[in-house]
Amino acid sequence: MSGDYNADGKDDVAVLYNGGTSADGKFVSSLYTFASNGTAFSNPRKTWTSSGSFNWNATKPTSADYNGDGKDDVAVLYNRGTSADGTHQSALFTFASDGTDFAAPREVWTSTGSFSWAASQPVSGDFTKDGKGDIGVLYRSGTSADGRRLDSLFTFVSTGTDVKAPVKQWTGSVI
Ligand SMILES: [Ca+2]
Ligand SMILES: [Ca+2]
Ligand SMILES: [Ca+2]
Repeated sequence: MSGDYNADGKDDVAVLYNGGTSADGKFVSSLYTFASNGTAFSNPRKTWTSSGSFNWNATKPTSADYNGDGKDDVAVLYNRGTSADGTHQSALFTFASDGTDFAAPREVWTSTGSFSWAASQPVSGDFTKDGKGDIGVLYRSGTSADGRRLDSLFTFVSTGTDVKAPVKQWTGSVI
C-alpha cells in the first residue's frame, strides 16, 4: 500500500507481511514501512506485528487517513470464513498510524448479513470530502439471467472512529 504514514508530505510504502505460524499455532502478520525522503526509501522498518492470531491469507489491505489526523492509516478487509448456513462473514480492521508505528488493529465493522471476502476488492478514498478516508469495495455479486457477470460497488463511510454500514452504490455489468 501507499500513504504518508509519518505526515511529512511524502508518500511512503507499507507492506503487510506474512510471518507464517508461531510455535503455539498463531498466524503471524506484520507491517513494514519504507519511508520516502523524496528521492529514496529507508530500509523497511517493522511498524506493527500481531500479538493474537492474524492470518495474512485472510487479508486484503488498503490505506487512507481514516481518522482524519493527517497521518495515513491502514485498513484490512478480513475473511472470517463461512458459517454452517452458508453466510459469508467478513470484518474490517483499521490500524491507526501515530506517525512512527501502527496501533493494534481495531475492528470497525463486522458483517451481519452475508458479505464475501473472496468477492471483494477494497480501495480507499475520501468519497465524502470530510477529510476522513472512506473505503470502497467492488463486489462480485453473481451472474445475470443472460449470463453476464454482475458486480456491485459498496462504500463504507468513515465516522473518524468507525465506519458506517456498507451502502450499495451501484450494481451492474460492464461486459
Ligand atoms: Ca512520509
Ligand atoms: Ca490517520
Ligand atoms: Ca470521508
